Amino acid sequence: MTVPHAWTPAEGSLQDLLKKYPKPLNALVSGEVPAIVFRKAFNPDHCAGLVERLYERGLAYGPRQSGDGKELVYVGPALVKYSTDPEKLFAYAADTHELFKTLFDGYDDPVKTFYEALSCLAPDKRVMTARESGGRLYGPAVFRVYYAGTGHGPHFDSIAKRQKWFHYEVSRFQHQLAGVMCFQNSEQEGESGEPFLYNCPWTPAVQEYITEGTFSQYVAEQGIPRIQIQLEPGDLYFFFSENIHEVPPVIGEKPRIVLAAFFGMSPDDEEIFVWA
Ligand SMILES: O=C(O)CCC(=O)C(=O)O
Ligand SMILES: [Fe+2]
Repeated sequence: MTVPHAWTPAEGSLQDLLKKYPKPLNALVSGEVPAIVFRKAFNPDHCAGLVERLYERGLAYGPRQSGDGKELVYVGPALVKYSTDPEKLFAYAADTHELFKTLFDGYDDPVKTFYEALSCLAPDKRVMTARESGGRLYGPAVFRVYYAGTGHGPHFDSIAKRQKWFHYEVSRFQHQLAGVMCFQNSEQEGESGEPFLYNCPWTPAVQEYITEGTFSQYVAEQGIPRIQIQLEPGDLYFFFSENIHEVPPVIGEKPRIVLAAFFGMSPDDEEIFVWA
């Protein structure tokens, strides 16, 4: 009897990864591999230093003293937040490029680390911050700070297939993926803030289960593989964001902090666009 091989993230050295999967991003898209995880891609001490800096500069706030407001704080523009106001989106993106020029002073630059890691996964393509045809740049990446009660229910991300925003240049790609670098974990309680990935591409039928709140039942019935990605500060993971995924709500006062970006790629396109 052949045992079906488990749906397991690829980890380890880049060399080994490329030997096994010469085109790792394609292995994500095909579902062969749920995620690629680079442990300690970024110096964990620098994560801690930069979290303090976000707090000091008032860009995010530290563990709450009181209150229980559900909140997800962004440092940087998120296309999905500002999509109806392109002027604001691209102005904020320009400000973010300025901010990121000095925000990391004294530390390694995590955005650079992110882009370099992605470039290693696609040696035959050029990885760059997304831009409109007129040259306006999208945000290079975004910090997301998840306070108590915040997370993401089961969903998928695709500007082309979900939002259908064809007036944005980033909709031109066949596939949308995402990368997330952990800066700080929430307190380790239950499933707090640790993402789940499902071997389940979005379809209208799947959407019905999500909308009705019966997705977890559907997953159990169908025996759909799911994995949880456990990250430590400095770890970076990439995944196919057109598969259903979720981040269980954060429990406790310590926020989960990540640096994240989406990226688009097509087999016949030599550019990979990255945006927040
Ligand atoms: O923060 C994460 O681990 C995943 C967030 C998410 O849903 C995404 O980046 O599309
Ligand atoms: Fe997502």
